[in-house]
Amino acid sequence: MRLSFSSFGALLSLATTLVSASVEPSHLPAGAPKVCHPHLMKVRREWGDLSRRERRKYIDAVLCLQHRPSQLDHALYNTTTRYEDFVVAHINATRHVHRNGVFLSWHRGYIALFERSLLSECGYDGALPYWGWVKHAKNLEASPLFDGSDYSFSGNGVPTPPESKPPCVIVGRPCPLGTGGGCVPTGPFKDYQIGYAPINMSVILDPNPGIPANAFAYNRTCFPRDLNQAIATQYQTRANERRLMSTETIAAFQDVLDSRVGLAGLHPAAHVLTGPVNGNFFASPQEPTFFLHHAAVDRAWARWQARDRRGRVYGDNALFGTVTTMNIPPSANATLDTLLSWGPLGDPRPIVDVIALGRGSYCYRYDY
Ligand SMILES: *[C@@H]1O[C@H](CO)[C@@H](O)[C@H](O)[C@H]1NC(C)=O
Ligand SMILES: *[C@@H]1O[C@H](CO)[C@@H](O)[C@H](O)[C@H]1NC(C)=O
Ligand SMILES: *[C@@H]1O[C@H](CO)[C@@H](O)[C@H](O)[C@H]1NC(C)=O
Ligand SMILES: *[C@@H]1O[C@H](CO)[C@@H](O)[C@H](O)[C@H]1NC(C)=O
Ligand SMILES: *[C@@H]1O[C@H](CO)[C@@H](O)[C@H](O)[C@H]1NC(C)=O
Ligand SMILES: [Cu+2]
Repeated sequence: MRLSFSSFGALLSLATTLVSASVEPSHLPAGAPKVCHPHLMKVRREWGDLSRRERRKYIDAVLCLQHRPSQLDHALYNTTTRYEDFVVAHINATRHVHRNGVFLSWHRGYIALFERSLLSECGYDGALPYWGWVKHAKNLEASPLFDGSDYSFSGNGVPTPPESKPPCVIVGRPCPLGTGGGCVPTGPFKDYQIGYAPINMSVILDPNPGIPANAFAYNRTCFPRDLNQAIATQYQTRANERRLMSTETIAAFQDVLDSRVGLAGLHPAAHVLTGPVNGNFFASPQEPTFFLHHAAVDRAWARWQARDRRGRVYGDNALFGTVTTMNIPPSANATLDTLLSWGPLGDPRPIVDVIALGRGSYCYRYDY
């Protein structure tokens, strides 16, 4: 049975049903994990809503992962730190987990594994925060993300001459250049170094699905950032958010999140506006705000799912797309049984384990 919840009345009766239900609803597929105990539910909050003390605890935990040793084979991936284990797992998976039917669920699992490592390896006791895209878009350099204080992710990189920069491109369209470009000079991440160079996006078009040659080539540099206020102003808007949340199908949701007819969505916007590190399809998690950005993506998806739990979580409007990036090479459609793999970061899981918040291992919700 497919219900339509297009009227307020229908929504109200749905809410009543959910509250009074003491048994699992009958539309659950076999293998759906159990609802989390309320005491285990964590609440992911917006970065700017955290106290300075809470922000600093999160930053210290990330710095901790950047100082702990890698658990992977250095000879295979060149990893030196635990943080880099997450970076290479993303590089390794990139050709399978973007612009397709597993993008949302794979990244939900990926950031949850990162959150778990912060807790179990670095003593963090909070939840992964998320980036309030629109809230901070007016003035990135004054925002609690990038104000350069001890409670931020450091600020902009030192300005570099425009002629030394690659052109700014966002989903195929030119954009004004950012105002930084060099390494972050101050703040918590001033001594952070990255090792993995951007990988040319055009390798995605190679029908050979292997990871690109030199994907794990390693050369340490300081950590650059190139904040781009023009992209924030143009794309991190209420209108873009409304357009996303008002989509009716998962195909349209994914489309608008990334881009539709050349209009960049909220997903590429935050990647590109922090500079070429985060703008790269492969090595983007080297930018520490990657994880807050993807928590925001996850929150948008969860909110969208919550508008029709029957259809959008386990139903016929839950998944769209295949299991290769941009379907190159062509591959099978993702289904609830599709196995997601995060390499050595965690055990593989079928999508059915990941797709519903508040069930199984995904015992968290967003604050609003
Ligand atoms: C990379 O992918 C391969 C094949 O799926 C997998 O065996 C390996 O564990 C992955 N490595 C990392 C670091 O994710
Ligand atoms: C990426 O690769 C394409 C095709 O090989 C090439 O035309 C382009 O110049 C490359 N871009 C960069 C930034 O190296
Ligand atoms: C490690 O980095 C070096 C230097 O960039 C590179 O030559 C080598 O191929 C890399 N190793 C792997 C396994 O990618
Ligand atoms: C490593 O990076 C430095 C700049 O930080 C550059 O001068 C050097 O050529 C690079 N080495 C390799 C092997 O790419
Ligand atoms: C994959 O999904 C598309 C869109 O829903 C559908 O047209 C196509 O038939 C599906 N392919 C397979 C093999 O089920
Ligand atoms: Cu990704």
